[in-house]
Amino acid sequence: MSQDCIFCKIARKEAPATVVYEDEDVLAFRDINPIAPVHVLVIPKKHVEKLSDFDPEAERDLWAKLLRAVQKVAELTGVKDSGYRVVINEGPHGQQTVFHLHLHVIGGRQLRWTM
Ligand code: IU
Repeated sequence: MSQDCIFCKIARKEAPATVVYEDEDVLAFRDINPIAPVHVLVIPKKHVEKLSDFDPEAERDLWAKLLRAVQKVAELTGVKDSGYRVVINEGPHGQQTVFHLHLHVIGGRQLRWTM
């Protein structure tokens, strides 16, 4: 856990968030600035700065839990059947703004592919 990280604070319940799903290691909450009717962030509770700092082999269980949480969020928010997008922004060109690994789950409207 990082003292100053906003997502660590949300994970510790020291900062507000609308939680959609939670287990021991993973939290999913509504994005405060949604770009679609469904926009949920799935995070590991432990601090990982960015995807390139994450070792999927060493963290096999956590990676599985993150993906399982994405599926659960899709079910809980009603976008499982209509479809949705999962995004991880990485570094400056990826426009990462919060440096705690998070998976965006975006849906609830027709998405387009723009860069
Ligand atoms: P990014 O992938 O790092 O660019 O996205 C960070 C997201 O975190 C962005 O969509 C913000 O709206 C969102 N967010 C949030 O949901 N709650 C917060 O307290 C803060 C950012 I700061």
